[in-house]
Amino acid sequence: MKHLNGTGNLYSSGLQLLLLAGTLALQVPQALGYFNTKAIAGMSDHIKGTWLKLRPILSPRDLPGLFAVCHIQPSSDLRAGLPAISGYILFHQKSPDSSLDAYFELQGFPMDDTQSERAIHVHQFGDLSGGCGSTGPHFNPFGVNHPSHPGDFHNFKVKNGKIIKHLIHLKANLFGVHTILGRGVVVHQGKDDLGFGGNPASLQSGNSGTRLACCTIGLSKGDLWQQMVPKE
Ligand SMILES: [Cu+2]
Ligand SMILES: [Zn+2]
Repeated sequence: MKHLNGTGNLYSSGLQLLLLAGTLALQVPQALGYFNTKAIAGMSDHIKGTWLKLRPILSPRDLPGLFAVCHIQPSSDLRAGLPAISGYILFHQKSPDSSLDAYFELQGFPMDDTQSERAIHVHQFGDLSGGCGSTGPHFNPFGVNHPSHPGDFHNFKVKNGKIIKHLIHLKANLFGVHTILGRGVVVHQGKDDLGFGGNPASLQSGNSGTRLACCTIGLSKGDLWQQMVPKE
């Protein structure tokens, strides 16, 4: 909040300064007894240029930090009879020290299914060339067991054929060497057993089943986050 106030003050003092400069640009030449339109046009261009340079830094509507988007599409090798899932997963992280927020909006699950849970994880590669299989195993930068990987987002309940969920305080990072930027996200057919399956696969992937859909995480401007994520 302190930071936001600071930005607000800076913003309004910047604006005042520009207004003052604009007024002077018009009045000083008049007071001096001549009205050089060329000089005024030059000053006005200069003010406009300064404002355009400052605007991206000062705009109070901008949320700080990094934004990312992952455009979920059905796996290119999806077997007949399996649901074709599509949608968006959005990420926002204010700073390297703050935690990650994510918003999930996916459709294409069977409409008669109102109870099932589906696993979603960050996988090692952003490669979708051979279908979702090309994303490899779970992204595991610290060599730990499932479900302690940074991109283990656990289970998502399907409602009316959709998954809509806003998660906060996630462990994954958009900043730094362990960034999830460029990695893949996979939506599975099954439920994540969260490591309680009693077999080796449980500690690697939670026995989450077929990879239905996937995407590559890329940087974004943040406008999708502003549009799609409901304001609290
Ligand atoms: Cu997975
Ligand atoms: Zn995992």
